[in-house]
Amino acid sequence: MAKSKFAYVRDFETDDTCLPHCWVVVRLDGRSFHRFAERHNFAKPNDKRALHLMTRCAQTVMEELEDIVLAYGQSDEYSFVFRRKSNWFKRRASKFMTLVASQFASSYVFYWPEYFEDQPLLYPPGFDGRVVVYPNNQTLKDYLSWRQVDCHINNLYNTVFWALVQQAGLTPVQAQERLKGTVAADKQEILFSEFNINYNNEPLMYKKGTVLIWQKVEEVTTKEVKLPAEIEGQKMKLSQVRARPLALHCDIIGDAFWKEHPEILEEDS
Ligand code: DGT
Ligand code: MG
Ligand code: MG
Ligand code: MG
Ligand code: MG
Repeated sequence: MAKSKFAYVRDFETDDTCLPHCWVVVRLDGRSFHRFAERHNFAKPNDKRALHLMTRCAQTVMEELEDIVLAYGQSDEYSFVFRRKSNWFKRRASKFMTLVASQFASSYVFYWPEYFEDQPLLYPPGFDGRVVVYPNNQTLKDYLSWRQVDCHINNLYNTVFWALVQQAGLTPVQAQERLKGTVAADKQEILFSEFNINYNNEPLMYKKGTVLIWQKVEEVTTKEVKLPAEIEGQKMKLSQVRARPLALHCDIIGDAFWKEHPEILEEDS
């Protein structure tokens, strides 16, 4: 196709290719979810429906897009890790980020009624996105550890905070005052001695967040059989082994997870 005299405007587009051989991470975060959670009556501090919906959207992103080897989510955020040698859309950061964000946001609206049966969606939610490139396995693991530590710190704080408000009748300001200067052990002690809650027994999904990795699963489907003629019309069970993004709620900070799933991290090069 001949170039029109206007084609020079292409030169104004900036190059946003992600550095080769590095891990590309896209992190999404719900826009103003403090307000969104209030308006949609999310349970405090953790709403199971909301967390499962987030994970369903992340699974859709992994299945619909290319080259995502792992995702990690907590609260209103999800991080997606693309394989180091991915050449999807020539590694353009804007393609990675916008495709993840738009696929996630449309899935959030699409699947909403499955998770919030009695709670209508009151307005369209949005998600911000960023791309960060990590040069080696250690920095990628440290990134994921950072998010999981964030999950733990926030969940412990929120669990005590809402126990003080909902069960002990403190105002939010009083609860905040009460927790000022406390360390993790103090918070666990308040939970145990005042509310009979052993933090260790809280659900793993709340404490650790959700890790999605590809796992082989056997899927059984029933199909109408065409041939041969004598059994035509009969139903037959077919089983197929497929890779699916399965949810785990485990520690990803220690080495055990990475040793158990050596296929995730390729060799540093
Ligand atoms: P942003 O991200 O700067 O646009 O603003 P926010 O309000 O989304 O702030 P962020 O992302 O730092 O914090 C997440 C908010 O989402 C936080 O206020 C609590 C809320 N949220 C997330 N998950 C849950 C949940 O399961 N239950 C409740 N009640 N709130 C949640
Ligand atoms: Mg924020
Ligand atoms: Mg947010
Ligand atoms: Mg957030
Ligand atoms: Mg197009």
